[in-house]
Amino acid sequence: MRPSLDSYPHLAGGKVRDLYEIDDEHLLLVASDRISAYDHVLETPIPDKGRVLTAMSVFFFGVLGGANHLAGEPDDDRIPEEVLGRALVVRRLKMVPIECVARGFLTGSGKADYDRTGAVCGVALPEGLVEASPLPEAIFTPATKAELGEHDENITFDQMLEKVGRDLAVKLRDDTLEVYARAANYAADRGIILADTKLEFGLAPDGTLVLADEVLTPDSSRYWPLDGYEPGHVQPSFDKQFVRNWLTSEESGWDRASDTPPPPLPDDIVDATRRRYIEAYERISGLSFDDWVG
Ligand code: Q0Q
Repeated sequence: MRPSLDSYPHLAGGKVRDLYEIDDEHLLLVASDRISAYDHVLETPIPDKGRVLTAMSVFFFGVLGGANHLAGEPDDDRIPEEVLGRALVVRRLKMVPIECVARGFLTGSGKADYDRTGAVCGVALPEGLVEASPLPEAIFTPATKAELGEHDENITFDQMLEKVGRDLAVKLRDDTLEVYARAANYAADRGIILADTKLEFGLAPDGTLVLADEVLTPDSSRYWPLDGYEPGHVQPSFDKQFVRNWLTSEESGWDRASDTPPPPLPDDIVDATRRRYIEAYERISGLSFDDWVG
């Protein structure tokens, strides 16, 4: 008999995820079917999004090896039935208060920083780069975590040194760039560009640095289709482009510049987006989503 989710104290809620306490040493990380776009959490869920992204994290934790926070199988008895397949039992860590971002391409806040300063997080880049330009080599661009609804603040490596100390800063940078390189190669071999990714790490009681949170999901990373990749304009998101296109189309009637929340999504956009998440998982992992728990 599985416990009910109500039996676990709710510790934290993100835009699309929640964290519960199982016991002193274990937490339950739950991914919802909520989707965000243009800084709004949409009212229409995407069925199976939480399960697909959980499956992707589990897949990449397995591929990467090394120390991670998983503390149970995807069907662990401590996982409540209502979230089975989109929740993971993880060991409680002392989280490092830094968003560890690796970028192989120039976009988002990195592009904004570059246009303003010629650098990203203090890392100088060549002149003449444009939206979605490949970077000469992947760069580590740390950020401090923002409050819910705010954007993380990019910081320099030196600022990070002051916050976490040199040894830990160097290890976070090295581990982040190694994870990105391996995952980007993995995805590229399957026709998908991993433009950037955000990792979170924690410290185990013995001081070991452990990869935590979700890893290499479309919510923590930018995935672009390799087909049609062309620097110079914003690339289509592998997973969210159907939603973005509809929200910015005449049909939705939504004004992105207004303060009004986006309207509900039509069924065909929901279905296409669900299929896109499954496609991303199956292409990258080579596994069938039909075989995933829950
Ligand atoms: C932990 N979060 C993320 C979060 C809001 C998730 C704290 N193994 C861990 C983890 C993990 N993962 C965390 N704390 C201790 N040990 C993860 C950012 C925030 C909702 C869901 N926050």
